[in-house]
Amino acid sequence: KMSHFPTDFLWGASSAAYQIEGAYREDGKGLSVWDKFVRIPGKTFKGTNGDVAVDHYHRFKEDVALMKEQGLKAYRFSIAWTRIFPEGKGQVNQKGINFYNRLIDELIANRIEPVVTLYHWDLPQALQDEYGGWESREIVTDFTNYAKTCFDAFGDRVNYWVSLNEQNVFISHGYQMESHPPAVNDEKRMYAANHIANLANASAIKTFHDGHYQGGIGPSFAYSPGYAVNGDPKNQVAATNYEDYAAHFWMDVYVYGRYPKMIYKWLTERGTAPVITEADRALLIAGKPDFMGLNYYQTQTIAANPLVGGVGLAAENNTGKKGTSSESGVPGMFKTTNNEFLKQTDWDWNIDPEGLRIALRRIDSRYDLPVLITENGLGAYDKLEEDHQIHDDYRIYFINEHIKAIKEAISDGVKVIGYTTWSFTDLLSWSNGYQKRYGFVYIDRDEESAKELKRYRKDSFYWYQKVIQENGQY
Ligand code: BGP
Repeated sequence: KMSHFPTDFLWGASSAAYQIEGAYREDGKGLSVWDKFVRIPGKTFKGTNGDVAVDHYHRFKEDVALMKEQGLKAYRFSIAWTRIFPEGKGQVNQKGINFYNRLIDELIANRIEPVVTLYHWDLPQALQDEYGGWESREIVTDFTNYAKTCFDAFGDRVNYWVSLNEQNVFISHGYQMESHPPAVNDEKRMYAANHIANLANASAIKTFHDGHYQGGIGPSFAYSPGYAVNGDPKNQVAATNYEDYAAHFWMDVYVYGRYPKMIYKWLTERGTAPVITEADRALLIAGKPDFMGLNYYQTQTIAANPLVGGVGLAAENNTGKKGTSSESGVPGMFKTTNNEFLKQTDWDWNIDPEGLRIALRRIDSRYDLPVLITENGLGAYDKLEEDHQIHDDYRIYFINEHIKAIKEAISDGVKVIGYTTWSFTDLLSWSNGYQKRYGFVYIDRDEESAKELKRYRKDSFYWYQKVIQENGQY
């Protein structure tokens, strides 16, 4: 019954530049919007920032040695745009190229496949200042040029590229929820910026294909499948709305170059639909990804939501105290609600391994692309024991159940390329500081100061090592 994982399955783990590197002003790096945002009082959890992060910039050899020891077949990381182009465009910073060359060479020398994200949210501040970042079409040219510079510099050794990480998250958090830079709340600007991000994504992918580089490229999308709360057809309509609004609105554009009709019509009536030219349509169609990157954390359970007096945007749980989030939704369309069958993390994220199988199946049947699971993991409080052990059995349980779900999806016929969990080491959580941990490797990182940043293997480190050795057949 159980199918076997393919022999070249990419068992791995992930990270992102801002969340691990530190060295935020070294070797010619320019400032990103996050370097600035974290300095606005009250914007991040206890004012934490990535100035030092977990100092991966200086300790990458030690980190790759740990990956090698664990047996990782793949490692997903992101390139900081501001190391390659400190001002976002113009003169290339050779020291930035050198850093990623060293990292990639170190990975390959240890037989670890690099999975390289081009954009994991650290937009050059210079481009934000000059023309408003994602709100100007100029960014399509600048992002494409940055992407091409990376393809030319590293493309002889990289087989998997991720274009944009979680466009749905950086756009909604940046232009509606005000929790990411540029922290505005303006629906019209949000959808305009989102459309431009689609164009930049398609342009980078097209440039990759036109240049005949080796390997493949795709975006990483944060997909939380929606279920109707019970048999009430009204809730099923709401769940259908939710899928169009929260998933197809991005993935259909990536693959088919068009927005879901219902949402586009709704935006047009609200006066917030993006302007789409004929040239845009042609570009979107020409930039089709080779695979879908899937970041899967949880599902949402959906109910009908009245137009008048319905639930709107709600505060997120950025406290780590259970039960501090609430229902959220779009009046007249849908709202999220409690699922009596699921437990939640301390940050109120639903724990739902079966949902990963469903996500994989839905992506496969709608888009017919291979899927690379670029993120999945459990954010939790971990305890460093006096003997430096970390007994994270809850994380082992979580990942184990999700691997079973992947197995089932593979036997359903879905082509899954790999699984790079979030995250390899503990790192900075954008909105939750260093307290919310995801890694196989614990990093002793005091909230106030960087201290020694010693690395310690968690129980999950050894457990995943065995999973990889046995190619998932444990
Ligand atoms: C995804 C991001 C990651 C990471 C992860 C965990 O949205 O791509 O960068 O942060 O979520 O999120 P959090 O740190 O909020 O728990």
